[in-house]
Amino acid sequence: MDLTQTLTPVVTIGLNQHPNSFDYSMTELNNLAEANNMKVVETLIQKLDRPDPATYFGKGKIEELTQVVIDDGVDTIVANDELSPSQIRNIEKATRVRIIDRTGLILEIFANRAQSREAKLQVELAKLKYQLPRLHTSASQRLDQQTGTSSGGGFTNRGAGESQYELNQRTLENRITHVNRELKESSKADQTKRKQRDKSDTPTVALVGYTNAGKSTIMNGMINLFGDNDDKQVMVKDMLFATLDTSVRKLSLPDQKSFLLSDTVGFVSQLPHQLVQAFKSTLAEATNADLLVQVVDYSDPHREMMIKTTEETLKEIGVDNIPMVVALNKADKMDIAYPTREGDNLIMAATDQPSLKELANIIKEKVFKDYQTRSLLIPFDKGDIVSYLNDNTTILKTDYRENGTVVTAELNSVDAKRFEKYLLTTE
Ligand SMILES: Nc1nc2c(ncn2[C@@H]2O[C@H](COP(=O)(O)OP(=O)(O)OP(=O)(O)O)[C@@H](O)[C@H]2O)c(=O)[nH]1
Ligand SMILES: [Mg+2]
Repeated sequence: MDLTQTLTPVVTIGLNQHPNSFDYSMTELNNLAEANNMKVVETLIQKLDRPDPATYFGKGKIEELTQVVIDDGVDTIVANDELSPSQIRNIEKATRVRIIDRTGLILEIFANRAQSREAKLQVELAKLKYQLPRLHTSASQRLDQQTGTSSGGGFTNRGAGESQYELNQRTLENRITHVNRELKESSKADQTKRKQRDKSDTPTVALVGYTNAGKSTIMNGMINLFGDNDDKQVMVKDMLFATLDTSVRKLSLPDQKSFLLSDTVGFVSQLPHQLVQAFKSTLAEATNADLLVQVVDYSDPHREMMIKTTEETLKEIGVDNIPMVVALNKADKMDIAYPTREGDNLIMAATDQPSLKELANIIKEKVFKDYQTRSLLIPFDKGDIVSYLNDNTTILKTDYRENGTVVTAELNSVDAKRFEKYLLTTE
């Protein structure tokens, strides 16, 4: 984190409705706040079966919150759950400071991190969709404005009347249509790229998992070991949501088997569904993969919740039947031997070469399992096929006969079918 940046002091608040996951979700909220350049000076929690529809916390707790806000001199409150427009309005009225909910917080982080045009458009779309149902706030705000309070949750629209509300709504809707159109165009370009890749029959492997688990670090380690010399490294940072764009690299294992590895956006629990929807095309690299490698920070005491979060998010983007292996990463921070393979799981460290090589072995086993050894007799005038085989398959033997070259190679099922007619039948 950049320490020269001033941090906004905040109070985080949460309702303990699910004791099993509550501590984890509050820890995560505090981490998210820090990722948004906030300093959590105090955390208030209340145990309730359900939120108070008007004020989220109960009346007494709101009074306590108001006092804490004054005592600690904070100007923002961060709530662990998504709040309704009227809850936002009422809490702001009572405490006289801004309140932002979990969804708004995650959207702010994404907005600050987005670099590429596509990521920016995706975040904007998610933000607009979050704002649209909250526009009512500005209609009722006319009353509030007369009494001198504001409302918002970070995305305030100061309306001057019903017609202003309608105008705001139309402006938002127009913008949504426009952003959707632009996104569709850039996703069309992505699809074309993906189609071209699909044609090459190179298997694809996607790194998925909770944010900060080490996906990008593994990607870089694999690029170092198996990438081209001029392959660019991806960004690694000790912060939530370092990666918002998908990167894809072609990696070649020593026996010439190659695959595409993609690194993409990390997950967090209660990832706003507007964001998940908006990032669908970015996440398509995962939905179209032949194999997923779920990266887990094994040293984190909350790892089980993180795995659950990842699996739920994958389901939400429509991934439920792609084979998956689990990389239990950051083992170097624990007192445990690595690399250690347990079935399809690998205890490993992203900065450890033997770990990365073992991960490559697992990927190879999973992705190239339908490979078969075939001897093909390629006529001399089909030199391009011989070059293709040399470049794309593992050649076990090459012999020259008077009617052509006999190549014995490991072929995937597509290539085996494609070159069936050259199959050597008599020795
Ligand atoms: N000690 C240790 N640190 C690691 C390991 N792998 C990653 N890290 C560190 O963990 C932090 C996050 O790593 P990233 O690779 O950026 O994580 P990510 O999963 O890509 O995160 P997002 O892009 O936010 O989803 C960085 O500070 C890395 O240096 C590991 O095996 N051991
Ligand atoms: Mg990353």
